[in-house]
This record gives sequence, C-alpha cells and structure tokens, in this order.
Amino acid sequence: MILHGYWRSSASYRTRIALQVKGIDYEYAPVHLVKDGGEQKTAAYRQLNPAGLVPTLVDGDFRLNQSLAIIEYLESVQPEPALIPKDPKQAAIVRMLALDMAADLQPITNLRVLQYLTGTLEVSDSERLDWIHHWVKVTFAAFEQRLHAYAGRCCVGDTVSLADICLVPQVYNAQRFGVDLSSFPKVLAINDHLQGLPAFVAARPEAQPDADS
Ligand SMILES: N[C@@H](CCC(=O)N[C@@H](CS)C(=O)NCC(=O)O)C(=O)O
Repeated sequence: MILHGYWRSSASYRTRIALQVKGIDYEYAPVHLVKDGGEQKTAAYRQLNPAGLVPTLVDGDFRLNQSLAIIEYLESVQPEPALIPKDPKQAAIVRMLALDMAADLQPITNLRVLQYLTGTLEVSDSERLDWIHHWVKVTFAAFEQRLHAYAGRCCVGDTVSLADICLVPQVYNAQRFGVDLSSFPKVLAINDHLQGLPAFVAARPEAQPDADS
C-alpha cells in the first residue's frame, strides 16, 4: 500500500496510526501542503484526489480518499486488532467520538479554511488564531464530558479504537496552535497514554520522512 500524506496533516496522521496499529507495511509518499502553493492542488495529485486533500491510500489499482473510509477499509482487509468494537452500541459510541474530531472540529480548522479566512476574508492572523482556539475549546469541552461516560485509559474503555486515532491528531494540532488544554484533563490523560504506545510513536508527525519540510 502507498499512503500519500503530509507529516502535519491530522487526517494523514489518523491513517498512519491505523496502519501502525494493524502492523500493515506501507510506503509513504509525501505531498507538501504549503510549498509552491501546495502540491495537493496540482493536476498530478488531483488525479488521486479531485478534492485536493490528503490522505490518499493506494492499494494496487484501488485508490481511496477520506481518512475514515481508509481506516474502515483497513479494518475490513485486516480485522485484527479491531479498531471498531463488535458490540453495536460500543461501535456507535466509538464512531460518535471519532466524528466529534473528524467531522466537527478538523474541517473548520483545516488549512484551506484558514487560508480563506486570512486570504479572501482578510481576517487578521490573531483573529485566525482566535477562530482555532474557539472551536477547539467548544469541541473539546463536549468531548471531555463524553469521556466521563465512556473512557478508561482510552476514549472507550482501555482498548485503542477509531476514537483514539481521531483524538490524538487533534490534540497535536491544538497544542501546535498553543491552545490551553488544561481544562480537559481526561483528554490530556488519554493523549498521554496513547502517545506512549509504539504504534502512536511511529505515526507521530516528527517521525515522518517529510517532517520539518
Ligand atoms: N475529511 C477528510 C479531510 C482531509 C483534509 O482536510 N486534509 C487536509 C490536511 S489534514 C488537507 O489536505 N488540506 C489541504 C488544504 O486545505 O489545502 C479526511 O478525513 O481525509
């Protein structure tokens, strides 16, 4: 398999964690999101993803975009270790938590949204930062409440799931933008636990070949 991604992309980070948890060997093909206006916007990359977003997974002649679809595909082709519980209610809870991060938070703090704010709407850099801090705090406040109901060492009990895979990259992003997460102790404790696991260590942005580029 080939994963087209970017070291600091949270959606790419999710898929890297899933590949690592499942122990699937893959080749990493960096797509620089900033250099020369962004390689994701080139005609060559749009052949892989017309939306001009990373990640893309290539498995033989099969191409797939959308990190959650990619992770569900990996789950189907290699079911163990499972990232989505078999129990219907537990599975739905895992997906709910994953979507809090992947559907409600990440899209509104994505690069192209931030670029539109500052470029087209001429929002200042400090207002852009306020935007990020605001939406991270709103989303994490609700997420922290949910964790009280479901969490153990991981988001749902003590087993790594899709919810954890979606949480860690958003914590990384929040910290990168200097958001104070001290009001979310469960989020921080779970993030600390996960960051110590080998699959999460290997998937870290700084461990990627394109880090710091
Ligand atoms: N829902 C998509 C989101 C993909 C996405 O937003 N990727 C970002 C990086 S995390 C991207 O490629 N941004 C490039 C841009 O905004 O131009 C997924 O989960 O794969």
